[in-house]
Amino acid sequence: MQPLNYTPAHHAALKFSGGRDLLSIESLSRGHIHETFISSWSMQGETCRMLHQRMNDQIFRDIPALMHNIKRVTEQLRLDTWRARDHELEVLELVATNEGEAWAVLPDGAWRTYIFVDDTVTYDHCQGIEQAYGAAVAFGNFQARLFDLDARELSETIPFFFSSTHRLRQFQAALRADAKDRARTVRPEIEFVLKYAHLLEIVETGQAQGRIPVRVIHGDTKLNNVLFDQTSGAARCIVDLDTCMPGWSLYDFGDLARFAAADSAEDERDLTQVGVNQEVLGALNTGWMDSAGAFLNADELELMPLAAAIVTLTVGVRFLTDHLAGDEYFKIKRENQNLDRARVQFEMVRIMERNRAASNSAR
Ligand code: GN1
Ligand code: MG
Repeated sequence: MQPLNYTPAHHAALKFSGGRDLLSIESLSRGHIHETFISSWSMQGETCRMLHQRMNDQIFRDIPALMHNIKRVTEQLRLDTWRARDHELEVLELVATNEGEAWAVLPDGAWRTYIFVDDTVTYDHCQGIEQAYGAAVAFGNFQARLFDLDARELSETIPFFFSSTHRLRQFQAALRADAKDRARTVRPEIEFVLKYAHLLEIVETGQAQGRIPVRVIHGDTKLNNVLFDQTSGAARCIVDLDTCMPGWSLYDFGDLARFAAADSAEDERDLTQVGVNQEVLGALNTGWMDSAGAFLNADELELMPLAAAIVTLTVGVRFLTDHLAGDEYFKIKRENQNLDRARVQFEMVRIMERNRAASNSAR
Protein backbone atom coordinates (compact mmCIF):
# COMPACT_ATOMS: atom_id res chain seq x y z
CA MET A 1 0.00 0.00 0.00
CA GLN A 2 1.18 3.50 -0.75
CA PRO A 3 1.66 5.78 2.28
CA LEU A 4 -1.20 8.20 2.91
CA ASN A 5 1.06 11.21 2.69
CA TYR A 6 1.89 10.52 -0.95
CA THR A 7 1.59 13.68 -3.02
CA PRO A 8 0.45 13.87 -6.67
CA ALA A 9 4.16 13.95 -7.58
CA HIS A 10 4.73 10.61 -5.83
CA HIS A 11 1.85 9.10 -7.73
CA ALA A 12 3.15 10.48 -10.98
CA ALA A 13 6.71 9.28 -10.39
CA LEU A 14 5.47 5.76 -9.73
CA LYS A 15 4.01 5.64 -13.24
CA PHE A 16 7.63 5.64 -14.47
CA SER A 17 9.03 3.27 -11.84
CA GLY A 18 10.08 0.47 -14.20
CA GLY A 19 10.39 -1.92 -11.25
CA ARG A 20 12.60 0.42 -9.17
CA ASP A 21 11.86 1.42 -5.56
CA LEU A 22 11.13 5.08 -4.96
CA LEU A 23 13.41 6.46 -2.23
CA SER A 24 12.48 10.14 -2.27
CA ILE A 25 11.05 12.92 -4.37
CA GLU A 26 11.38 16.65 -3.99
CA SER A 27 10.29 19.70 -5.87
CA LEU A 28 12.81 21.74 -7.87
CA SER A 29 12.16 25.40 -8.43
CA ARG A 30 13.02 25.81 -12.08
CA GLY A 31 11.49 27.61 -15.07
CA HIS A 32 8.43 29.80 -15.38
CA ILE A 33 6.09 27.21 -16.91
CA HIS A 34 6.01 23.62 -15.63
CA GLU A 35 6.32 22.08 -12.18
CA THR A 36 9.46 20.03 -11.77
CA PHE A 37 10.46 17.29 -9.29
CA ILE A 38 13.52 15.12 -8.77
CA SER A 39 13.26 11.58 -7.51
CA SER A 40 15.75 8.98 -6.29
CA TRP A 41 15.29 5.28 -6.90
CA SER A 42 17.00 2.03 -6.09
CA MET A 43 17.10 -1.19 -8.00
CA GLN A 44 19.27 -4.16 -7.09
CA GLY A 45 21.59 -2.04 -4.98
CA GLU A 46 22.04 0.66 -7.66
CA THR A 47 20.54 4.11 -7.23
CA CYS A 48 19.48 6.52 -9.94
CA ARG A 49 17.64 9.81 -10.24
CA MET A 50 14.86 11.01 -12.51
CA LEU A 51 13.31 14.36 -13.31
CA HIS A 52 9.53 14.62 -13.53
CA GLN A 53 7.45 17.44 -14.89
CA ARG A 54 3.79 18.17 -14.68
CA MET A 55 3.37 19.88 -18.01
CA ASN A 56 1.48 23.13 -18.15
CA ASP A 57 -1.38 22.26 -20.47
CA GLN A 58 -2.79 25.77 -20.32
CA ILE A 59 0.31 26.93 -22.16
CA PHE A 60 1.04 23.76 -24.15
CA ARG A 61 -2.49 22.92 -25.19
CA ASP A 62 -1.50 20.03 -27.40
CA ILE A 63 0.54 17.70 -25.18
CA PRO A 64 0.72 14.91 -27.82
CA ALA A 65 2.24 17.40 -30.29
CA LEU A 66 4.68 18.67 -27.65
CA MET A 67 5.83 15.14 -26.85
CA HIS A 68 6.02 14.23 -30.53
CA ASN A 69 8.44 17.13 -31.06
CA ILE A 70 10.60 16.08 -28.14
CA LYS A 71 10.76 12.46 -29.26
CA ARG A 72 11.57 13.44 -32.84
CA VAL A 73 14.22 15.96 -31.81
CA THR A 74 16.00 13.64 -29.37
CA GLU A 75 15.98 10.91 -32.02
CA GLN A 76 17.59 13.27 -34.54
CA LEU A 77 20.13 14.57 -32.03
CA ARG A 78 21.28 10.98 -31.51
CA LEU A 79 21.75 10.48 -35.25
CA ASP A 80 23.89 13.61 -35.62
CA THR A 81 23.86 13.45 -39.41
CA TRP A 82 25.56 16.82 -39.61
CA ARG A 83 28.46 15.59 -37.43
CA ALA A 84 28.62 18.69 -35.31
CA ARG A 85 32.28 19.44 -35.01
CA ASP A 86 34.37 18.29 -32.02
CA HIS A 87 31.44 18.03 -29.77
CA GLU A 88 30.20 15.34 -27.45
CA LEU A 89 26.78 16.58 -26.42
CA GLU A 90 24.77 14.10 -24.40
CA VAL A 91 21.16 13.81 -25.48
CA LEU A 92 18.34 14.11 -23.00
CA GLU A 93 16.61 10.77 -22.47
CA LEU A 94 12.87 10.36 -21.96
CA VAL A 95 11.69 7.60 -19.64
CA ALA A 96 8.58 5.74 -20.82
CA THR A 97 5.72 4.95 -18.46
CA ASN A 98 5.28 1.44 -17.15
CA GLU A 99 2.83 1.00 -20.02
CA GLY A 100 5.40 2.16 -22.57
CA GLU A 101 3.91 5.60 -23.21
CA ALA A 102 5.92 8.81 -23.57
CA TRP A 103 3.87 10.54 -20.87
CA ALA A 104 1.31 9.73 -18.19
CA VAL A 105 -2.10 11.25 -17.72
CA LEU A 106 -3.05 11.62 -14.05
CA PRO A 107 -5.99 13.36 -12.38
CA ASP A 108 -3.85 16.48 -11.85
CA GLY A 109 -2.44 16.63 -15.37
CA ALA A 110 0.03 15.20 -17.86
CA TRP A 111 3.44 14.09 -16.58
CA ARG A 112 6.68 13.20 -18.31
CA THR A 113 10.01 11.97 -17.03
CA TYR A 114 13.65 12.28 -18.04
CA ILE A 115 16.74 10.50 -16.76
CA PHE A 116 18.42 13.00 -14.46
CA VAL A 117 21.85 13.92 -15.80
CA ASP A 118 24.15 13.44 -12.80
CA ASP A 119 27.25 15.41 -11.81
CA THR A 120 26.29 18.55 -13.68
CA VAL A 121 25.58 22.13 -12.64
CA THR A 122 23.60 24.98 -14.13
CA TYR A 123 24.21 28.69 -13.88
CA ASP A 124 21.79 31.58 -13.78
CA HIS A 125 24.71 33.97 -14.19
CA CYS A 126 27.48 33.49 -16.67
CA GLN A 127 30.78 32.79 -14.93
CA GLY A 128 33.06 34.16 -17.62
CA ILE A 129 34.01 34.14 -21.26
CA GLU A 130 35.11 30.52 -21.35
CA GLN A 131 31.71 29.39 -20.13
CA ALA A 132 29.96 31.77 -22.53
CA TYR A 133 31.94 30.34 -25.42
CA GLY A 134 31.14 26.77 -24.31
CA ALA A 135 27.42 27.49 -24.05
CA ALA A 136 27.32 29.15 -27.48
CA VAL A 137 29.15 26.24 -29.10
CA ALA A 138 26.76 23.82 -27.39
CA PHE A 139 23.65 25.60 -28.65
CA GLY A 140 25.18 26.18 -32.08
CA ASN A 141 26.00 22.49 -32.35
CA PHE A 142 22.54 21.62 -31.12
CA GLN A 143 21.11 23.50 -34.11
CA ALA A 144 23.69 21.98 -36.42
CA ARG A 145 22.67 18.48 -35.36
CA LEU A 146 19.09 19.35 -36.25
CA PHE A 147 20.01 20.87 -39.59
CA ASP A 148 18.83 17.80 -41.51
CA LEU A 149 15.52 17.55 -39.68
CA ASP A 150 12.77 18.98 -41.85
CA ALA A 151 11.08 21.67 -39.73
CA ARG A 152 7.73 20.55 -41.15
CA GLU A 153 8.03 17.33 -39.17
CA LEU A 154 7.56 19.34 -35.99
CA SER A 155 4.42 21.07 -34.76
CA GLU A 156 4.32 24.65 -33.68
CA THR A 157 3.12 23.71 -30.21
CA ILE A 158 2.38 27.30 -29.24
CA PRO A 159 1.04 29.09 -32.31
CA PHE A 160 3.20 32.05 -33.41
CA PHE A 161 5.46 31.44 -30.43
CA PHE A 162 8.55 33.11 -31.91
CA SER A 163 6.74 35.75 -33.94
CA SER A 164 7.77 39.15 -32.63
CA THR A 165 5.03 40.86 -34.63
CA HIS A 166 2.48 38.53 -33.06
CA ARG A 167 3.91 39.44 -29.62
CA LEU A 168 3.41 43.09 -30.50
CA ARG A 169 -0.21 42.44 -31.48
CA GLN A 170 -0.79 40.55 -28.23
CA PHE A 171 0.68 43.51 -26.37
CA GLN A 172 -1.62 45.94 -28.19
CA ALA A 173 -4.63 43.76 -27.38
CA ALA A 174 -3.68 43.56 -23.70
CA LEU A 175 -3.21 47.31 -23.66
CA ARG A 176 -6.64 47.90 -25.15
CA ALA A 177 -8.27 45.49 -22.70
CA ASP A 178 -6.23 46.79 -19.76
CA ALA A 179 -7.88 44.10 -17.62
CA LYS A 180 -6.19 45.13 -14.37
CA ASP A 181 -6.17 48.88 -14.95
CA ARG A 182 -2.40 48.86 -14.96
CA ALA A 183 -1.72 50.70 -18.23
CA ARG A 184 -1.70 54.11 -16.56
CA THR A 185 1.07 52.95 -14.22
CA VAL A 186 3.39 51.75 -17.01
CA ARG A 187 3.35 54.63 -19.50
CA PRO A 188 7.16 54.83 -19.95
CA GLU A 189 7.32 51.09 -20.69
CA ILE A 190 4.50 51.37 -23.22
CA GLU A 191 6.28 54.27 -24.93
CA PHE A 192 9.46 52.23 -25.03
CA VAL A 193 7.78 49.39 -26.89
CA LEU A 194 6.30 51.77 -29.44
CA LYS A 195 9.61 53.54 -29.94
CA TYR A 196 11.51 50.33 -30.69
CA ALA A 197 8.68 48.41 -32.41
CA HIS A 198 10.51 48.53 -35.76
CA LEU A 199 12.98 45.96 -34.39
CA LEU A 200 10.16 43.46 -34.08
CA GLU A 201 9.52 43.28 -37.82
CA ILE A 202 13.01 42.72 -39.14
CA VAL A 203 13.28 38.93 -39.07
CA GLU A 204 9.78 38.23 -40.33
CA THR A 205 10.23 40.70 -43.15
CA GLY A 206 13.44 38.85 -44.01
CA GLN A 207 11.55 35.57 -44.06
CA ALA A 208 8.77 37.00 -46.24
CA GLN A 209 11.43 38.15 -48.70
CA GLY A 210 12.92 34.65 -48.76
CA ARG A 211 16.18 35.74 -47.13
CA ILE A 212 15.80 34.29 -43.63
CA PRO A 213 15.10 30.53 -43.56
CA VAL A 214 12.97 28.63 -41.08
CA ARG A 215 15.06 26.05 -39.23
CA VAL A 216 14.57 23.77 -36.25
CA ILE A 217 15.72 25.76 -33.25
CA HIS A 218 15.93 25.18 -29.51
CA GLY A 219 13.71 28.13 -28.70
CA ASP A 220 14.76 28.80 -25.10
CA THR A 221 18.53 29.18 -25.05
CA LYS A 222 18.88 30.46 -21.54
CA LEU A 223 22.26 29.69 -20.01
CA ASN A 224 20.56 27.59 -17.33
CA ASN A 225 19.30 25.24 -20.03
CA VAL A 226 22.88 24.01 -20.48
CA LEU A 227 24.10 21.38 -18.05
CA PHE A 228 27.82 21.84 -17.39
CA ASP A 229 30.03 19.05 -16.09
CA GLN A 230 30.65 19.54 -12.37
CA THR A 231 34.33 18.65 -12.66
CA SER A 232 35.52 19.80 -16.08
CA GLY A 233 33.10 22.70 -16.56
CA ALA A 234 32.42 21.57 -20.14
CA ALA A 235 28.90 21.86 -21.57
CA ARG A 236 27.45 18.35 -21.47
CA CYS A 237 23.77 18.44 -22.24
CA ILE A 238 21.12 20.84 -23.46
CA VAL A 239 17.78 20.61 -21.66
CA ASP A 240 14.28 22.08 -21.94
CA LEU A 241 13.26 20.92 -25.38
CA ASP A 242 9.70 22.25 -25.07
CA THR A 243 10.09 24.96 -27.66
CA CYS A 244 12.19 22.99 -30.14
CA MET A 245 10.22 23.79 -33.23
CA PRO A 246 10.34 25.69 -36.49
CA GLY A 247 11.89 29.13 -35.95
CA TRP A 248 14.75 31.40 -36.89
CA SER A 249 18.32 30.52 -36.00
CA LEU A 250 18.97 34.12 -35.02
CA TYR A 251 16.47 33.82 -32.19
CA ASP A 252 18.51 31.16 -30.44
CA PHE A 253 21.60 33.32 -30.60
CA GLY A 254 19.64 36.41 -29.52
CA ASP A 255 18.05 34.69 -26.53
CA LEU A 256 21.37 33.27 -25.43
CA ALA A 257 22.89 36.76 -25.57
CA ARG A 258 19.89 38.24 -23.74
CA PHE A 259 20.40 35.89 -20.83
CA ALA A 260 24.11 35.04 -20.69
CA ALA A 261 25.45 38.55 -21.32
CA ALA A 262 23.14 40.12 -18.73
CA ASP A 263 24.88 41.63 -15.73
CA SER A 264 21.77 41.39 -13.59
CA ALA A 265 19.05 38.88 -12.84
CA GLU A 266 16.15 38.75 -15.29
CA ASP A 267 13.86 40.36 -12.68
CA GLU A 268 16.30 42.79 -11.02
CA ARG A 269 14.46 45.71 -9.41
CA ASP A 270 17.41 48.08 -9.32
CA LEU A 271 17.91 49.10 -12.94
CA THR A 272 21.35 50.53 -12.19
CA GLN A 273 22.48 46.89 -11.89
CA VAL A 274 21.38 46.10 -15.43
CA GLY A 275 24.13 45.84 -18.01
CA VAL A 276 25.35 43.93 -21.04
CA ASN A 277 28.75 42.34 -20.66
CA GLN A 278 30.61 43.07 -23.88
CA GLU A 279 33.31 40.46 -23.35
CA VAL A 280 30.72 37.77 -22.76
CA LEU A 281 28.82 38.93 -25.82
CA GLY A 282 32.01 38.67 -27.87
CA ALA A 283 32.65 35.13 -26.63
CA LEU A 284 29.07 34.12 -27.41
CA ASN A 285 29.48 35.48 -30.88
CA THR A 286 32.71 33.56 -31.45
CA GLY A 287 31.20 30.35 -30.09
CA TRP A 288 28.14 30.71 -32.28
CA MET A 289 30.23 31.34 -35.38
CA ASP A 290 32.49 28.36 -34.57
CA SER A 291 29.44 26.08 -34.53
CA ALA A 292 26.34 27.44 -36.30
CA GLY A 293 28.53 29.63 -38.51
CA ALA A 294 29.00 26.60 -40.74
CA PHE A 295 25.41 26.72 -42.03
CA LEU A 296 24.16 30.29 -41.59
CA ASN A 297 23.46 32.19 -44.79
CA ALA A 298 24.69 35.70 -45.61
CA ASP A 299 21.43 37.38 -44.52
CA GLU A 300 21.45 35.62 -41.18
CA LEU A 301 25.06 36.61 -40.64
CA GLU A 302 24.27 40.21 -41.45
CA LEU A 303 21.49 40.30 -38.84
CA MET A 304 23.58 38.70 -36.07
CA PRO A 305 24.44 42.07 -34.46
CA LEU A 306 20.72 42.81 -34.10
CA ALA A 307 19.59 39.41 -32.86
CA ALA A 308 20.12 40.09 -29.16
CA ALA A 309 18.14 43.34 -29.19
CA ILE A 310 15.31 41.80 -31.22
CA VAL A 311 14.86 38.84 -28.90
CA THR A 312 15.39 40.84 -25.72
CA LEU A 313 12.72 43.30 -26.81
CA THR A 314 10.37 40.47 -27.80
CA VAL A 315 10.72 38.79 -24.41
CA GLY A 316 10.30 42.16 -22.68
CA VAL A 317 7.09 42.76 -24.62
CA ARG A 318 5.83 39.34 -23.51
CA PHE A 319 6.55 40.16 -19.85
CA LEU A 320 4.85 43.56 -20.11
CA THR A 321 1.85 42.02 -21.88
CA ASP A 322 1.51 39.49 -19.08
CA HIS A 323 1.77 42.22 -16.47
CA LEU A 324 -1.05 44.12 -18.20
CA ALA A 325 -3.15 40.97 -18.49
CA GLY A 326 -2.77 40.13 -14.78
CA ASP A 327 0.15 37.67 -14.73
CA GLU A 328 -1.59 34.78 -16.36
CA TYR A 329 1.32 33.28 -18.24
CA PHE A 330 4.66 33.60 -16.44
CA LYS A 331 4.66 32.36 -12.85
CA ILE A 332 5.32 35.15 -10.36
CA LYS A 333 6.50 34.96 -6.77
CA ARG A 334 5.94 38.61 -5.94
CA GLU A 335 3.92 41.61 -7.06
CA ASN A 336 5.11 43.37 -10.23
CA GLN A 337 7.64 40.67 -11.01
CA ASN A 338 6.65 40.57 -14.67
CA LEU A 339 6.89 44.35 -14.84
CA ASP A 340 10.39 44.18 -13.33
CA ARG A 341 11.30 41.50 -15.86
CA ALA A 342 10.05 43.72 -18.68
CA ARG A 343 11.96 46.74 -17.37
CA VAL A 344 15.22 44.78 -17.24
CA GLN A 345 14.75 43.61 -20.84
CA PHE A 346 14.01 47.16 -22.01
CA GLU A 347 17.03 48.57 -20.22
CA MET A 348 19.17 45.93 -21.92
CA VAL A 349 17.72 46.82 -25.32
CA ARG A 350 18.54 50.46 -24.65
CA ILE A 351 22.14 49.52 -23.86
CA MET A 352 22.45 47.13 -26.83
CA GLU A 353 21.13 49.71 -29.25
CA ARG A 354 23.41 52.40 -27.83
CA ASN A 355 26.41 50.11 -28.22
CA ARG A 356 25.42 49.19 -31.75
CA ALA A 357 25.06 52.84 -32.75
CA ALA A 358 28.46 53.58 -31.21
CA SER A 359 30.17 50.72 -33.04
CA ASN A 360 28.49 51.69 -36.32
CA SER A 361 29.67 55.28 -36.04
CA ALA A 362 33.19 54.12 -35.13
CA ARG A 363 33.43 52.31 -38.47
C1 GN1 B 1 9.91 30.81 -20.27
O1 GN1 B 1 9.95 28.54 -18.23
P1 GN1 B 1 11.20 28.88 -18.91
O2 GN1 B 1 12.07 29.70 -18.01
O3 GN1 B 1 11.90 27.70 -19.49
C2 GN1 B 1 9.37 30.92 -21.70
C3 GN1 B 1 10.44 31.45 -22.64
C4 GN1 B 1 10.94 32.80 -22.13
C5 GN1 B 1 11.45 32.62 -20.71
C6 GN1 B 1 11.86 33.95 -20.12
C7 GN1 B 1 7.23 28.17 -23.11
O4 GN1 B 1 10.87 29.81 -20.21
O5 GN1 B 1 9.91 31.62 -23.93
O6 GN1 B 1 11.96 33.31 -22.95
O7 GN1 B 1 10.45 32.04 -19.85
N1 GN1 B 1 8.88 29.64 -22.16
C8 GN1 B 1 7.65 29.53 -22.70
O8 GN1 B 1 12.64 33.74 -18.99
O9 GN1 B 1 6.90 30.49 -22.85
MG1 MG C 1 11.77 26.89 -21.29
